[in-house]
Amino acid sequence: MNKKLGVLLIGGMLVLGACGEEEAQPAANEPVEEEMETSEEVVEEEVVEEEATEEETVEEEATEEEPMTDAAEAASGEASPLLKKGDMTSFVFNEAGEFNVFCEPHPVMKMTVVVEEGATTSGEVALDIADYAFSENITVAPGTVITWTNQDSAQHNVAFE
Ligand SMILES: [Cu+2]
Repeated sequence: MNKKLGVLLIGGMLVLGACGEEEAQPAANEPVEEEMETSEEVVEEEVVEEEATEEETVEEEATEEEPMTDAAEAASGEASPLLKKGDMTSFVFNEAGEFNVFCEPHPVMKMTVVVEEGATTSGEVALDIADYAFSENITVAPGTVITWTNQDSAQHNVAFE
């Protein structure tokens, strides 16, 4: 009797043990699935953040380049189109030196732009063309953008000797 009981007990323990193992397997799988889901979420968040950063960088670069693309670089032989009353033209002065400006239809109209490192005038400068004359000569720092506006009914332009 004791032997039979012992066999039954052992058999029961084996069954219980087998059940225990079966139960343990899905339990062990669950945390693995959760980990995978979590890591996927993290990757998605990182991608979204990277895209946002790239867009911001592109916008900033475009803003910085705007004043440079508007104005042609002042150089010998350059000339603006003819300007009607109220029309404007812009040139950027990047190189140090002397720039002799004249009006092609009226070559007596002249002025000189001196570009000098450390000059107090810089950034954006607005000058008028009025009464068949440019303004007085001007000294500016490299990188200055000068915008001329024609205030006369006659057409003028800005040309470089
Ligand atoms: Cu003119």
